[in-house]
Amino acid sequence: LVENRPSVGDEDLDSAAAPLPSISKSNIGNRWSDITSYATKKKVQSWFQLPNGNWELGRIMSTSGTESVISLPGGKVLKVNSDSLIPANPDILDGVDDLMQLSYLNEPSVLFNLQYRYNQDMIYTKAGPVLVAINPFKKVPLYGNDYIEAYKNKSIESPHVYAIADTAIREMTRDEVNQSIIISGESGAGKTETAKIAMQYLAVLGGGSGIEYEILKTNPILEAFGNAKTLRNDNSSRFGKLIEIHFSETGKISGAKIQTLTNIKFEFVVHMAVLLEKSRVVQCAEGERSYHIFYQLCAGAPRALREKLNLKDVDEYKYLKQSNCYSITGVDDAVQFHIVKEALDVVHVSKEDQESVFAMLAAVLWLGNVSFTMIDNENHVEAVEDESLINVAKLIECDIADLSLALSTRKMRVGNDNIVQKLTLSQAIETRDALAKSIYACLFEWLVEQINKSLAVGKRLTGRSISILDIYGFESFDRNSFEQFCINYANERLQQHFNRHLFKLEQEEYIQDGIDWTKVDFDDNQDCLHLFEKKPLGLLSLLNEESTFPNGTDYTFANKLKQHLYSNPCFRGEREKAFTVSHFAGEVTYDTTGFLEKNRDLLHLDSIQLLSSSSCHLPQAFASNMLNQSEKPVVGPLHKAGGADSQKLSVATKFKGQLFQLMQRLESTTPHFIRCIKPNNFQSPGLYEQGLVLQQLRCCGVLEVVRISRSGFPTRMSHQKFARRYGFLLAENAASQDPLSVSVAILHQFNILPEMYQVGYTKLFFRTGQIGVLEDTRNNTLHGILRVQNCFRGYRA
Ligand code: AD9
Ligand code: MG
Repeated sequence: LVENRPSVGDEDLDSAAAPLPSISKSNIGNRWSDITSYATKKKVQSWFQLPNGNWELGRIMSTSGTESVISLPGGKVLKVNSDSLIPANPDILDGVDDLMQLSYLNEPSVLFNLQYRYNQDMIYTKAGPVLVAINPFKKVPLYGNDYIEAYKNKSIESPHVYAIADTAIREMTRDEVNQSIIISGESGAGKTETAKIAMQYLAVLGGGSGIEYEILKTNPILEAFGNAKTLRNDNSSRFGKLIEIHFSETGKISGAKIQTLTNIKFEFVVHMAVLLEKSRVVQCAEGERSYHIFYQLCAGAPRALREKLNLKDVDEYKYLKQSNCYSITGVDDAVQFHIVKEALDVVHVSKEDQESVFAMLAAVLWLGNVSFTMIDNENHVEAVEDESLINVAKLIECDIADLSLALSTRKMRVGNDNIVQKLTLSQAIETRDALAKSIYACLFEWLVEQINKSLAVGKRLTGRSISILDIYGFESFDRNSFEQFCINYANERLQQHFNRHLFKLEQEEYIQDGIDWTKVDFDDNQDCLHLFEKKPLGLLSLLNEESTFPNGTDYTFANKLKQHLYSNPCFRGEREKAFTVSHFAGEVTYDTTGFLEKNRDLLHLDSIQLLSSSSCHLPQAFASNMLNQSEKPVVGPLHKAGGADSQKLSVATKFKGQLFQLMQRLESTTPHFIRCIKPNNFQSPGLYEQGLVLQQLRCCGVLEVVRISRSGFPTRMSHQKFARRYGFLLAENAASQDPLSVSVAILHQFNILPEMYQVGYTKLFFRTGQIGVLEDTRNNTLHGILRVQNCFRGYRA
C-alpha cells in the first residue's frame, strides 16, 4: 500500500504536500517564500488580501516569476504578486481549538480560525497557554450546571472559561500554590462577564456552605455602583477589581492518594477595588451615563423612600441631565434597583445602612443642583438657599448654614491668624463638585469594605486562593485625558506580567523536556514602563512634582515633559499641551488639560469638617477616611497662605501604590490568562470584523505569543500519538517498536531536517508547518488507499 502512494499534486487533494521548507527564523509561516519555492504551490490554498483589508481564501492556479494566478470563491481569477499571498492551512486544521495546532501561524489563518469557530458559537479558543474569548453579544448555550458538571468530570475538552477555572482549582490543589485568572481586553470585550463566568464555576465547585450565593451577589452591587454606560459598553466597569476567593481544605496529599476536589470549600472572598473614575459623578460625555445606581434609585425607590429622600425623576438632576442619556436599551432600572437591594440584604448590609447609602446618593444628586449667586463685584458668590441646598443639608444631616459656608468660602491660615476667603463662582463650583465626587468615592469604598466584612466574618486567611483580575481595558479615544493615562499605565504593567510569564513558561517547557534550546530574549515593554516610573524624570514623578508647584499648570507640565523626556524612544512631544506615548498596544496622544487638577484631587478641609459634623455615621466615616488619607506624605499646591486644604497623596501616587500591591499579589500566584476580544464596535451579535479583531490580537499580545512560538517549536505531539498517527507511513513494519523509535524512523524516512524538530523526553517538538507536511503525506496515502480499495470493489463488481 505504501508503494501505491499517489504523487504529490494529485487533483483530488485539498492541499499539496509542500517540500521540506527552508526556514527564515523570524518569519516562519508568514510568506510562501519562507517555506517553499513558488513552483510547488500549484493548486494549494492561499490567503489573498482584498482591497478592503479582509482576507479571502483562494487557490493558486499557476505561478511564474513573481506573479501568481489565484482563483477566489465565486469564480473570480486574479493575477497577483506572489509575495502578497500567504499560506493557508490544510482543511483538516479548520477551526482547531488551539491556535498552536495550526501549521501556519500567520495572521489571516489565525483570524479565519477564530471566525470559523465564532460562527458556530464556539467563542473560546486556546492560543497556546492563553484562552481567547470572543464576545458573542448574545446568549450562547455554553453555561449552566450541566456544562459545569461536564467540565468538572472532564467529559468536555473544548476551551472554556470553566476549563480555565477548573485548571486553576486543580493546580491550586496539586501544587498548593495560589492561582490567578487574569482577564484583559478592550472596553466592551467581555472581561466582566468572563470574570462572572469564572466565579460561577468556582462557586459551584467550592459551594455547599451557602456562601456561594453571597459571593455571586456581590456582582450586582459592584456593578451598580462601579459601572456605567459609555459609548463603548452599556455596562462599562469604571474601576479595576481583584477578587480573591479563598478555599479551605486544599486537598492535601495523604500517602500516595491525592484527595479529590470534593473537599474544597469556599471560605470567603476579598474584593480589592482600585481607582474608581470619580469624575463621572459630576460630568460625563454626551450619550453616556453616570453610575447605574443613580438611575436605578430614581426609577425603583418605593414611595416612602422617594418621599424621605425627596427624590425626583432623573431629568431633574443636573449631573444626570448633562449627557442627554437616561436609559439603556433592554435594561429596566427599576427592576435592577430591586436586585441591588436584595443583594445588599444578602451581603448583610442592614436596612438602616442601606437607607444611609441611598441618602448619600440623593445628596450627591441634589448637590449637582446647588446654584450660586454673586454677592459683590469681585465675582464672589454664595450658595442659593433653595430646595437643593436644603435637601443636601437634610440628607447629609448637617447644618444648612455650615453647608452654605463650606461651599462658598475657604478657611485659611495666614501666620497665626485664621482668615475666611470668599470663593469665586468657578471655585465654588469646583468645591461643590469635589464634595460630590468624594462622597461617592467614599461610598464605593465603604461598600466594598462592608462586603468584605460580611463575607470574611471571623475568618482567618488560611487555605489557598484563586484571584480573578478584571480591570478596565486599554483605552484610546480621540481625546485622551488623565483617566486614560492611568488606565493605560495599568495595562502596561499587566502586559509586562503577561510577557514574563508566557515567555518564561514557553521556554521552561522546552527545558523540562530536555530539548536543545537557546533562550530567546523577548521584546518587553520595560522602556515604556520606565517612561512612566523612572525617578525623578519619569511621567509620574514629573506630574507629581508639577502638581506641588503653586504656579504649575497643565501647560508648564507639558513643557517639562518635553524638556526632560524628548530623548526617550517611547515619548513624543506634541503641539500645545499634548504628548504621545508608544504603548505596547499602540500610540496614544494625551491632552494634559486637567491633569494637574485631577492628580491633586483636592478636597477642602472645610468640606471634610462639614461631613464630620454630620449626625449620621456614614458621612462621619467618610470624613475620617479622607483625613486618614491626608496624613500621609503630601502632594498638593503649597498655598502661600499656609494651606488649609486637605493635602494628600496625589492620585497618580495612590494609583501606582494600588497597582504595585495588586501586582505583588499576582506575582506569587500561578497565572491563567484570558484575552477577551470584541468582534465589532456595535455591541451586536454575529458580526465579525477582521480588521478590528486583528488589531486587538496584535495589541493584547496574542499574536506576540504566537510570534514567539514561531521562533520556537509550537507544535508538540507525544511520541505515542505521533507514532500512532504516522507509523503506518513507514516502509518497514514498525508495530513491535517503541513509540520513540517509530517516531525517529518516521522523521528519518521523510527527511525532516534536524533543525525542524526536537526530540524531547516525552514529546516531539516541531517548527511551524512541519506537521502540515506530514499530514499532507498522510492524507495522500489515505486517499491512495481509498482509491485502491474502490478500484478493487469496482473490479469485483
Ligand atoms: V469594560 O473594559 O469594563 O468597558 P468589559 O468588562 O470587557 O468592558 P463586559 O464584560 O461588560 O465588557 O461585556 C460587555 C457586554 O458584552 C456585556 O454586557 C454582554 O452584553 C456582552 N457579553 C460579554 N461576554 C458575554 C458572554 N460570554 N455571553 C453573552 C456577553 N454576552
Ligand atoms: Mg468590565
